[in-house]
Amino acid sequence: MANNKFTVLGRYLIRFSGQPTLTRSLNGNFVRFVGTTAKKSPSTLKLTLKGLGLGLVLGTGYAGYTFVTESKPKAHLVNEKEELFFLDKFPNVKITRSIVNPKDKSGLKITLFQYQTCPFCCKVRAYLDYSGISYDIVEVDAVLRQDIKWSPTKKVPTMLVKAPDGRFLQLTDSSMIVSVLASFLRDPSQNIVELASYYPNITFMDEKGSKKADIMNKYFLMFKDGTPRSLSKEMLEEERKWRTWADSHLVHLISPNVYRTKDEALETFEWFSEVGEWSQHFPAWERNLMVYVGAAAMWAISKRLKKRHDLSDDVRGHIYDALDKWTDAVENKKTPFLGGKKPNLADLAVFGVLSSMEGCRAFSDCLENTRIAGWFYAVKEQILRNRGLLP
Ligand SMILES: N[C@@H](CCC(=O)N[C@@H](CS)C(=O)NCC(=O)O)C(=O)O
Repeated sequence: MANNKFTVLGRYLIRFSGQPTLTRSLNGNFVRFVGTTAKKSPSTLKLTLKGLGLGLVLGTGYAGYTFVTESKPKAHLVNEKEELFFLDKFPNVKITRSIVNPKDKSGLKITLFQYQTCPFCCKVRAYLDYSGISYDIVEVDAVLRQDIKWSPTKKVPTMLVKAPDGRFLQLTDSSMIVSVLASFLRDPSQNIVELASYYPNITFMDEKGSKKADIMNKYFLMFKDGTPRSLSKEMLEEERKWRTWADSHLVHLISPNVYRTKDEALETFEWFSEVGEWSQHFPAWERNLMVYVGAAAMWAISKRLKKRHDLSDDVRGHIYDALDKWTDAVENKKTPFLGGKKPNLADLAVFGVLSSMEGCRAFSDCLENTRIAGWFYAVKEQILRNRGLLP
C-alpha cells in the first residue's frame, strides 16, 4: 500500500515539468525537492528516484548529525501522515444556505463548514463563486462549534466532498481546498481522492520547539500530464508567492485592525451577525453569546496577535502598506488583475481575505487611504458575474 502511494507520488514528481513539487514549510523555511524533468523514459525515472534516494540518505544523515551535535531545540519533521479522513454518512447538521449555479458542470457535491466572515472561509468562497461551483454552507457557531463535532480538526473552513465511492472526503485548510479543487477543475478526469492525497498533513517542531502542523504542497496545483503550456513557470511561481503572502502576512493584519478598539470589536461582531444571519440561524441567547463573548475575546486576542506578528500600534499603517505593495504588483502587470485579464488564484486569495472585513470601519479606512478599491471591486464584479448575480 505504502509502496503504491510512493509509486504514484513518483509519477507525479516527474510529471511536474519544472515545478518544485514537495514543499514543506518549516516555520517559513521551505525545503524543496525539485522535480525538473518532464521526460518519462524509464532511465530518467530511475535517475530521479536514485537522486531522491541519495538526497534522502544525505538529508537523513545530516539531520542525524545536527540532532546529536546541537542541544538546542531545532526545526525538524515529526510526522508525515497521508491518510485522508472520510465519513461514511453525512453528519447530522443543518444546511444554512445552498449556492446553486445552474451552469455548474463539475459534478462535485460540496459542503463548506464555515464562519461567514472568517478570512480563510471568505477565500474559499471567493474561489468557489468565481469558479461557478454549486455548494452547500453550514454556518458553524464560533463559540460552541457543534456542527464540526465530527471533524478531527476544530478549524474552519473545512469541507466535505462526495467521493466517487459515495463516502464523504474531508478537505481542510483554505489553500489546500483551493488547490485540490483548482487541480480537479482543470482536469475533471482526475480522481478527487487521489488529488487530495498529494497534500499530506505534516507535523513538525519549529525553531522554538513548538509542535506545528501544516499541509505539504498546499500552494501547488497538480497537473496529471505536466504543466499546461498556457501556464508559464514564472506565472505559477508568482501566483504561489502572493497566495503565500495572503496567508502569511495579509491575513495577520485583519484581526488587529477590525478589533482595534472595544467599540470596533463590537461593531465588527454586529456586522458578522448581520451577514452571517445569526439571528436567523441561532437562538437569541446563542447569537448574543457569540456577539458579546466573541467581541470581548477577539479584542483581547487581537492584542496578543499584534505582538506575535510584531505589529506596532499603528495597525492601520501596516495594512495600508500591505495593500500598497499588492496594488503596486498588480499595476506593474498593466492588466486589471495579477492574473492578467482574469483573476488568478492569488487575486482571489487576496480578495477573499480582504472581503472578510468589507463591512468594518477598517475596510472603509483602507478604501479611503489606499488605491485598493479599483482592483477590489473589479474582482468582486467577476465573482458576482460568474455566480450569475450580474447580467
Ligand atoms: N490555515 C487554516 C487556518 C484556519 C483557521 O485558523 N481558522 C480559524 C477561523 S478564522 C479557526 O477555525 N480557529 C478556531 C481554532 O483555532 O480553534 C486555513 O487556511 O484554513
